[in-house]
Amino acid sequence: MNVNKILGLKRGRGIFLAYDHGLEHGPKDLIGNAFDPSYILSIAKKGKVNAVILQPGTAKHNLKKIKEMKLNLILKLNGKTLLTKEKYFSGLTASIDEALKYHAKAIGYTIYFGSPYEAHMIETFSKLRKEAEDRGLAVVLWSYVRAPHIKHEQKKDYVAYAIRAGYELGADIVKVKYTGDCETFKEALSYTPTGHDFYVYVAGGAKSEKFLDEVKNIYKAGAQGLAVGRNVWLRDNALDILKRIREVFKL
Ligand code: FBP
Repeated sequence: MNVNKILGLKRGRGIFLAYDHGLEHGPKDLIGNAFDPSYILSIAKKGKVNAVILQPGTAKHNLKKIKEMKLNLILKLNGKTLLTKEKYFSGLTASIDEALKYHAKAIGYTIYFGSPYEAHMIETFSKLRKEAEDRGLAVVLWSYVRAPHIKHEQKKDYVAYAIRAGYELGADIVKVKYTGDCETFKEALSYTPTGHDFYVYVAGGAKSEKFLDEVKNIYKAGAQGLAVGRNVWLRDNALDILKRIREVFKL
């Protein structure tokens, strides 16, 4: 399987537009036009992203448009809300069969390493990963260290662990948190062979004025791409931001 071919990446480099926040964070994230999936899909198309990341319901309700626009879909197969007290478990929301039914190119799955439910999530991911590979789908892992006893999940050592764990579990791409600066992120990357057939993408995080500077440092540190949501579609100049991200990553 060639993840570059499947998702149209340039030696691993690419941009994914994440839009699963309605489930993960609730309506508070969906300000202005952001409530409307058609708006997000049009940004994805005009902004030439490599794929959109959706939960199955959003894919189902917008399937015709996704097809017409010829957008690559990464179907997220698990999720949770902010309402639950159980912050460390992300339950299944869809199957590989549904990913194929919606013509997805890849599956997305979250593991919270360190969580009391880690073993369960690793086991489920491993089954899905094998099935996805057997059926020609790429595998993107939201690889987070998150547990009651973990204070700062963005610490370099945790991010390094998340990257390496994703590699050893067979993801094609891991999506991780940013450590906050170029040096520490570079070190977090240094424990894993990346850039050949395994790639590291960074989550955008909450909308921030520092975002474009961070993107430059993320690229400089050696990451291959971004899986970004709020820092793009919560801005009036979403297409301009996407253009500037493409320039940084030489896309
Ligand atoms: P953002 O760029 O908006 O942070 O989106 C990336 C993402 O991973 C989404 O896919 C997901 O909904 C959200 O962040 C989860 O963030 P967190 O785990 O911090 O709540």
